[in-house]
Amino acid sequence: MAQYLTARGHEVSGIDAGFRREWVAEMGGRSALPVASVEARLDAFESAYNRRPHLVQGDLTDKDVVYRLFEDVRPEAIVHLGECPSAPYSMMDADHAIWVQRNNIEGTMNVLYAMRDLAPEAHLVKLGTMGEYGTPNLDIPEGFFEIEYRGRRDRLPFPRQAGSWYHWSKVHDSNNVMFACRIFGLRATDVMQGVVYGTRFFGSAADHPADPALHTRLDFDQAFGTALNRFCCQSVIGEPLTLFGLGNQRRGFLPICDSMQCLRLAVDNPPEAGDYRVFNQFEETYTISELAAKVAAVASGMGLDPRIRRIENPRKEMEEHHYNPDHDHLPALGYQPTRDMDSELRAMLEDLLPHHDRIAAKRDVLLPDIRWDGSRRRSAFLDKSTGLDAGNGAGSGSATETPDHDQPGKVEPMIDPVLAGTR
Ligand code: USQ
Repeated sequence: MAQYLTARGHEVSGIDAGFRREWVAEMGGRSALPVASVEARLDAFESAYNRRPHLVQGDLTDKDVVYRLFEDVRPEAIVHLGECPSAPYSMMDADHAIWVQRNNIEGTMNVLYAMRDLAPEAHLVKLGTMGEYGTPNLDIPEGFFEIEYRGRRDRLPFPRQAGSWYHWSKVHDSNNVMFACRIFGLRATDVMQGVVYGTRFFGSAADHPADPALHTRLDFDQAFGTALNRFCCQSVIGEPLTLFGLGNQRRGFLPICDSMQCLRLAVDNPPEAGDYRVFNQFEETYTISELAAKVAAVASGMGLDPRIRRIENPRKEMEEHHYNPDHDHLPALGYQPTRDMDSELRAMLEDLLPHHDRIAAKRDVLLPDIRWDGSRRRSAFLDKSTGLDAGNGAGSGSATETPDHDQPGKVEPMIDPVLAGTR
């Protein structure tokens, strides 16, 4: 984000506690793309953009740190991405659930108070999630809807039905940001973002930085890897693409470069003082099985041998549901998708292939064992017996049996006739 905004003429300061590296290490994982040290990344940034960003290494839950940063910088806009983003991480146990909620909610509260006291004209662009809405049997509006009840009408926040402690932390944030706009007269954009994927954060391939120290990370463990990123890593090392349950869960997806574009559009078009607005941000909705089929098709076109398999769903979520969210606000500001999914997937696979060994060495972290009931038990494959029975290899750091590879060279685009009929 810092590179994207700097390249477009913004002056960027930042604060980062470096927690992501610790969380991923705690899950036994690491980024598929090597990530340089903070110092090396800052040096590379300076060489590429002729300025060194002002970066504070600090924790947003420390109010004094946040206030000091605001005093130094006096920001015009704040892009708040500083939260723990993982549903499975928050579902591990009481300690993780409470930590995620405290970290996310307290950090945002500190930002809101620092804005009130030191930057009341600034615009908060807060990263929310489409997962705040859950999967109701209704179309999903952008934040608010008109409702008539017992003969009276009002415009109210659309009900939230989050599916993890992490997603609920975002709901609580949304309520707090909305309330702060009302009582402090702040302005904020709450961006309900779908599942982000990809390795290239500039819309044009020509802008992709040559220096690897400027590349983004890409996680593939069960907690910090999102579905599509995991499917690409699985394709690269010949592990099955893991569909949780039926695979008919539908979500909104967007490539990382368009996530950047949306946040930049929000920054460039602030709302009025006192306004709290909500953007739903995704490009298209797909079922997980449609996505796996897309990855498999692109990967096999590149000579890889992807196979799609169904695995016990470790989450409690609806696997068959209505999903039709609105997303009109960003296009109204000029948002245009810059890349089609197939070309983005091809670029991802090209970027990941040189790191085959790095990913393969951590293949253990691909199979999920964090369950929504709080237990840890590695999911079993559902489509045919592989010896990976439920109960095998419990615990994220334990040894994994490698799933069988009895059909080399064969792409199984769908492993269940039910899946073949999905939109
Ligand atoms: N899934 C699979 N196989 C996998 C991994 C996931 O079938 O190997 C399924 C999950 O069961 C779920 C869907 O894919 O139905 C999405 O899972 P995910 O892990 O890609 O994404 P999620 O946990 O929903 O969270 C991610 C980001 C989070 C963000 C959210 C946007 O980690 O920060 O808030 O996407 S949204 O999904 O719209 O809520």
